[in-house]
Amino acid sequence: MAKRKRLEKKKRSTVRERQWDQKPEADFSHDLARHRRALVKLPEHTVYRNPLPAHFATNATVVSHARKWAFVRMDKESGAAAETQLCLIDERLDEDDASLLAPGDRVLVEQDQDGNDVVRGIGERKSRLLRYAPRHRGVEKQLIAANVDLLLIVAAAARPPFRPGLIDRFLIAARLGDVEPALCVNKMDLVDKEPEHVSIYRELGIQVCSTSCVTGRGLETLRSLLTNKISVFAGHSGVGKSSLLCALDPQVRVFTREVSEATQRGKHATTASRLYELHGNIRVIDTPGIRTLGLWNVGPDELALYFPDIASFGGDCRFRNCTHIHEPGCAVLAALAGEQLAPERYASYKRIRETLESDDR
Ligand SMILES: Nc1nc2c(ncn2[C@@H]2O[C@H](COP(=O)(O)OP(=O)(O)O)[C@@H](O)[C@H]2O)c(=O)[nH]1
Ligand SMILES: [Mg+2]
Ligand SMILES: [Zn+2]
Repeated sequence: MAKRKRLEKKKRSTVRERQWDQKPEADFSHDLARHRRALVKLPEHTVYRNPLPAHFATNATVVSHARKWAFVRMDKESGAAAETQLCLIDERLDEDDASLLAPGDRVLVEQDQDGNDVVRGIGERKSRLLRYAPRHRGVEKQLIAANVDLLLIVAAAARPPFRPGLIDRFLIAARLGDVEPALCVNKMDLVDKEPEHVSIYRELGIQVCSTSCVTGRGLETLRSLLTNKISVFAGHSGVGKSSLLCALDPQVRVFTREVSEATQRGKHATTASRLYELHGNIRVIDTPGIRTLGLWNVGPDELALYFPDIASFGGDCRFRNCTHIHEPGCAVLAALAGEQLAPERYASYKRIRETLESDDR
């Protein structure tokens, strides 16, 4: 009976043989025909909204996703047999102004009549990490992770060299997205002492953790920082994000698709973020190397507010709308000259301000 139904459909369909019939749990597929067949059987009232109305409870967490598909981990209470499963994403879900889903998202998964699991709705986000990412045409807002408690900005003490630029951007992104930031300086085995700029961040009140995957240094401190939280690891490619995951839990199978399984050009696999559950109630979203972090929702004139060290001097400038770039009587420039402000932080401020001004057109 089921077989006949399928044959009839095949005749009408212009789509090639569906290999996923043999192994439905296989990798992501962009077979939209399967998607539509699953959706067409749903009565209209089952289409929920993004975000979900409060009376619909979510029952799963997104692990990773492609355009039309998501890997989710079902909540234990939902009684699902397989804990991690591949779902279709209801294509009638409204796309937010950023990407539709991200690892860490809470979703409602339901089965359609054929037993396909379908993501029907997305729960409200308590935090989000967003960026403007370059895309085929112009830029696009991209949701990197959702519902995270901690943004662990990973940098290397050396190889690649410690550079504060991206760290400063991530600190702003964390504030914008309601996520607590922390800094991890990895590869400490390669240096005799901590890079000098690290103290700037300690003075800003940011928790700093110095680690080495080679010697195991600092891993216990890192572990206690991450326990009972969902964290996102972010930073330049090659600083050791994936290695830290393996060092924290050697059992975990880390997927690194950036280089090997490249889409077209290795470094552009931007959507390969994935949620890992490590031993000891540690949940981490590993992101592929992020080289640039476009900020959203912040204008050039507000930027100083996101640099607490700069803002603390800004109140004493002669002009209330001082940009701290060239004005006479600027207290920030005076602090810089008097070595009360780290030149690297001021350089970041200036650089970010310039890009925000050019974004503004
Ligand atoms: N010396 C040293 N090398 C490391 C350390 N952590 C990672 N690496 C190496 O750095 C390279 C990049 O690591 P990977 O985890 O892929 O970086 P990711 O791109 O941030 O995920 C690999 O060759 C790792 O073996 C460390 O603590 N010390
Ligand atoms: Mg990696
Ligand atoms: Zn000023």
